[in-house]
Amino acid sequence: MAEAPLVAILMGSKSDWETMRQSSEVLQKFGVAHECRVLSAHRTPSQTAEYVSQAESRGTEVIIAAAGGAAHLAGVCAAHTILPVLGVPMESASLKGMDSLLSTVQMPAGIPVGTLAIGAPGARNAALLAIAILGGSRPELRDKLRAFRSEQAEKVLRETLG
Ligand code: RP5
Repeated sequence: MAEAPLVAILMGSKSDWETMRQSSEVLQKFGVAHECRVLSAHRTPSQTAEYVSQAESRGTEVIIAAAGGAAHLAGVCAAHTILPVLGVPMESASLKGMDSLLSTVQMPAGIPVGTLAIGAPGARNAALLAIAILGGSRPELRDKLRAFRSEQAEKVLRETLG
């Protein structure tokens, strides 16, 4: 995207992309400029710190950070910026994402991470929450969110069973 990315979607591994592309798809649908990067808290620690430290000066307003296992990417990102950081725990093979959830959600007081659900629902909701945050100063995004909610409700009400 040519516009400066308002949202950065970071993930610890390319193996997270199948899930995190859903964040990107939601942002795309709402027309929110964003960029997606693989950056790891433990495999590329200095590059992760450098990227996140400079995000605010590049115009980024929200960071979405996804990681699996005990990787703790969202907390590491939050340590390097005052931008809101939304954490998405990846569904891990061994513990079904409970490890990812706890390592993301259980931040000690002082450095917050807004943690979403494990896996795909968390990926989609992280994007919707990022849009709501951006919407605080962008009425057009609030309008799009209202329209999205209406369409979703209408779809539910049209459901037929049996
Ligand atoms: C974490 O380790 C990543 O976020 C990923 O969810 C998990 C496994 O990574 P790979 O071994 O598949 O690269 O850092």
